[in-house]
Amino acid sequence: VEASIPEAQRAAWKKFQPKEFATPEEFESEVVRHVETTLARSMFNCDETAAYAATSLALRDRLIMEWNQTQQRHTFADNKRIYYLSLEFLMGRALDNAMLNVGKKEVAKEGLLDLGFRIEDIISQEHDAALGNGGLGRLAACFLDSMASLNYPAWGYGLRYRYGIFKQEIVDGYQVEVPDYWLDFNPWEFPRHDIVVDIQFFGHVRKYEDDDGKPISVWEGGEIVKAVAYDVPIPGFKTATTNNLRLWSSKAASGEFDFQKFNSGDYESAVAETQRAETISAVLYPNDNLERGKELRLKQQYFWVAASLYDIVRRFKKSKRPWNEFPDQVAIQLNDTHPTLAIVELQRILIDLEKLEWDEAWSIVTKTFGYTNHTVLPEALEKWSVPLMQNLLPRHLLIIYEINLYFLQSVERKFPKDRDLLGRVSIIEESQPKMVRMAFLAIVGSHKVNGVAELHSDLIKSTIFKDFVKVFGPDKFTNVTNGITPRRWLHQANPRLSELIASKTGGLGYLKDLNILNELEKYADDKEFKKEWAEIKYANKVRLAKHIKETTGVTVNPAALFDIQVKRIHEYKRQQMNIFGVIHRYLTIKAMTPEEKKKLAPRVSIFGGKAAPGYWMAKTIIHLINSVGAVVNNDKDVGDLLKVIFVEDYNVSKAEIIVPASDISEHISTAGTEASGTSNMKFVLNGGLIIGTCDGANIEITREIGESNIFLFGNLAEEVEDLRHTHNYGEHIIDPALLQVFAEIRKNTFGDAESFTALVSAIEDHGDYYLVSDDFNSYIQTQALVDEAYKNQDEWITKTILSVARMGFFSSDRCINEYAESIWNTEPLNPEEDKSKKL
Ligand code: HBZ
Repeated sequence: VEASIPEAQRAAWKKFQPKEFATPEEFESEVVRHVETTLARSMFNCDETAAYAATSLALRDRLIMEWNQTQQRHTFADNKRIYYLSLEFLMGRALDNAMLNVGKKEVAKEGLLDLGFRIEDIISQEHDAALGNGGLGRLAACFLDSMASLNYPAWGYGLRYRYGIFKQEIVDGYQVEVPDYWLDFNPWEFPRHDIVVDIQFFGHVRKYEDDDGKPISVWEGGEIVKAVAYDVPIPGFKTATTNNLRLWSSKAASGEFDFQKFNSGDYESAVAETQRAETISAVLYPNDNLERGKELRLKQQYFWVAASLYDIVRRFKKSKRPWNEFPDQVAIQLNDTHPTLAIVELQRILIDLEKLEWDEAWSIVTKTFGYTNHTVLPEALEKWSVPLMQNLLPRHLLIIYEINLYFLQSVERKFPKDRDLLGRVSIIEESQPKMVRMAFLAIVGSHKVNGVAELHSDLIKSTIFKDFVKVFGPDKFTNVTNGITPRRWLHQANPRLSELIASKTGGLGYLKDLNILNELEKYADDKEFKKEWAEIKYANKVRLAKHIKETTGVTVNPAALFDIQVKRIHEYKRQQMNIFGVIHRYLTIKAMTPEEKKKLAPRVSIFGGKAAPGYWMAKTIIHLINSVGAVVNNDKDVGDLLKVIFVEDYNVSKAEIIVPASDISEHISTAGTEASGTSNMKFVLNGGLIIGTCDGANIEITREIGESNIFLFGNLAEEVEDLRHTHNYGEHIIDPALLQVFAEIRKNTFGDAESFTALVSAIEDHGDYYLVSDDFNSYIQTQALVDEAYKNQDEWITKTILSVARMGFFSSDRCINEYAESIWNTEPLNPEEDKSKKL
């Protein structure tokens, strides 16, 4: 309040508010000003990097204005805010997105041309913000876009990793990891050196009774690390709302925590401690769907959660409301179990620092949190060892024990004498060492738990969380099927298609209400429309072919069927089945007569994705793909009929080139393993078809677009358990076509067969956990159906148009509205300005 400018002087402030650029000239003048002053360069010294920097700074100035105003509006309105806690935000590039969302791309394009630059070249200068592994991190990014676009007062909270997900290089067919240092120049973040939170680790708990005999616990000693806030503006699409993503960076609290060491001359170890503090936010863990229980990871989680909660509580306290109104003002969504300590931290703040009674505090906590589960894979469920937690967070461990005690007591009251049940639902696993089951803690501490697609939400209720349905009743569990933002994944990635759709649906309004896509149905048989539609797809394939040529040296024919599987490499996603299918196709082609060859639709099999650095099997799959490519791509008998491409370093900006270029994409996980998938939605929205299993969101996509527009195959989720049992205890019969593929690998056709034995023997000798052998035959038969269908281009195009027309449901706007209604109990806050803004 003291920093507020007195009434009398405010007119001057208002008069000198920076203006937004309405014309290319105004934009140019800002770019030139930034080149010459901010960057200290000139027209004789302005390369594309500098032009990117200046363009971003010019746009950023504008974003800041709207961002400040949004924050003021939200403070003034004092409504409930949504806080989305995610250890990952896979944002990709910001410039193009910001220009499109604030409606300044055309102005910038013209302005840049006048200054001697092509806007595409400038956009591609930007380094991806790759603070995530895959689907979970990208979902968080789509949600931020939707929350801003729908005018929800929402904040994202995450970690500002110095190194995002590693860059992938392919050397001799193998994945090599290169660090992703991305912060050299990042115009999209604002350091808030004034927003610093002390975070405590280690130490001990001292207990005593106060004058009234009330037991008091104090967490003392240990060490302090500082959390510094970095803010990233999140502009909504064609709205005045610009929300905030706050990322925390760790910094040593040097001078405060161990100046004794400095004083006693132990300079070196004081510096080492600085290093150690800064390590906390140094690097994103590159594992998806695998937990390894590393202490630094737990440190990251607590560091981020404690800083975020301090911030949230501070904001709440400014309103001077009573504590019981906290859940009316604050909704916190936990993106997976990574932020589960937030539940414990809020309880600690309320009882230890704010002196609330346990029950009152706990009621506030559970009303505040919602938990989203993203997986049923057991190896991905987080557990932390009790001794580790005891050492790092002694007070939190005590609180967890107390939460568990009261919880188990309540279970016992409801189900007396069921000791097995108590053991099964206990937050503490009685193993050696004991473990804290984070998912159970998240369920007990939240008022809603959701899965991310219907099948997945059903599966968590019938498998991993079955007992909790019994304890809490089914209403605590719900489904919010994932979605994607059509702004980035259609308008930005596929501008020509967006333009065509806009021209038929009355403008860009469809990007705010994706169900408007329905209007395209009437063009599904329109000759002229189909021609344009097909031309756009072809142009997108030419663009991808160019990228492939530049990065791999392989020429691919844009008229061939582009078959794409891009996602993290994982056995459950079954890239191995895809490449075995490619080998089968290769052998089939080799055995064909020239006449038969003429009838076959040429195909390009495109793969992309990173393997976790320690996931040896995933790395072997990459090696096999590249080895097959090296043979097939140089086989004269095959020619254009088959090419196999591995696109290096798949990331968000590559996805923006790849997704619009697909004819068919593969979403072929073992049924019941892929929680949802979101790239399946991206591909269909861009006029590609899917070959897939009855898994995750594939099922709902089928329901929406119609069975005749998708190529489904394979065993169903309910059959998986029996099949696995048969593999292990019955007769495991492997399909002859697959055996033929294995035989070819053994002949060293794709290089030393020994490199690939693990892949083959996982199926032949180790129970084929992911059921490749069971699904292979139906997979290759369905691929043959794809070949046939593709030959009838006319029908194929109709299928793709109908599919796009029916994809409205998969907008992340729909998701956010569902979360708001069924979990957060909150509504958008429409800025007045909205009314005057035209789409
Ligand atoms: O979350 C993915 C699911 O596999 C996918 O089916 C779903 O569509 C998507 C969004 O809901 N899960 C992940 O991407 N998970 C991770 O990346 C991950 C990262 C770190 C972990 C665990 C999982 O410790």
